[in-house]
Amino acid sequence: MTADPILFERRDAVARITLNRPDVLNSFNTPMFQQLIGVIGEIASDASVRAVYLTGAGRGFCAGQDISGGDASGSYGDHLRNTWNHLARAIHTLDRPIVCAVNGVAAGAGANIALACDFVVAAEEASFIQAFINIGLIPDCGGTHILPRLAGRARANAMAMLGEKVPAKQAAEWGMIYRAVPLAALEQEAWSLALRLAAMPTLALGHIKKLLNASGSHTLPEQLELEADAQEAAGFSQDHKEGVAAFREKRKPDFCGH
Ligand code: T3D
Repeated sequence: MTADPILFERRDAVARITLNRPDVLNSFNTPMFQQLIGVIGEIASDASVRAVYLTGAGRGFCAGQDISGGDASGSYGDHLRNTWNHLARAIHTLDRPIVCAVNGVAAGAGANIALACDFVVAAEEASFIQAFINIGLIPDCGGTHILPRLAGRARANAMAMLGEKVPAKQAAEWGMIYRAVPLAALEQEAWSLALRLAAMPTLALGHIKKLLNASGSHTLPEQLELEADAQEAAGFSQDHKEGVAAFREKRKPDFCGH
């Protein structure tokens, strides 16, 4: 019997997703895409999930597309549109924060899936490799969009064109990821961050994510207008009322997420 390529469980208000093809460093085949896209869809329509935790089984996080089948038999463009592009958009647009615990090497589209998440906490032993050029491909799954924004153009060139491997500590120093921690501390650090986010004002977090994602392609006046709309919505939330009441009563707020 083959194991599920995606493990999914709910723990309190956190949805925990594990990429589970450790023998091939959690590289993606079709059933794995189908399951992961399905799981993210479930989360999107379940407001009781207030944060997501994503990690990999075994010694790697994800080595991108499963390339063990040899040369492509079909169109890569169509394949991307039906799989990785879906995944990148689903991560980007989910109105809940996603913590990615990068437990080992993140290569190809696997690196770009990790970098698309809102908080990347990586084991110091992990690394990020835009492995595409080694097989004559280009960084996909949003790589050419996110790399220059996260790391600057010069470093993006080195990663994308030279395929330079970036160790997690270096990635954290560059501001490309949130933190690098020893492997033994990864689970504890990343999980407690997910729990912390899950107890925060979820509606406001969703708006913040959307605003920050939009900021790269907007002028300041456009962004100010979006902020006004988002603040209007946040201002009517239960969590805003609770936050102000807790402040006045000098107690800790108990946020419900809406
Ligand atoms: O539309 C399309 O289809 C195009 C889309 C493309 C999206 C992409 O992601 S393209 C990029 C695909 N990924 C890669 O090219 C990465 C290939 N892997 C590597 O370069 C190396 O494995 C790593 C640098 C990631 C890690 O190296 P190392 O030495 O730590 O591990 P390893 O020994 O190379 O790998 C361990 C096993 O995983 C090994 O199997 P074995 O020999 O023990 O039976 C290896 O073959 C397997 N593996 C690693 N990556 C993949 C893989 N199997 C299938 N697909 C992989 N991507």
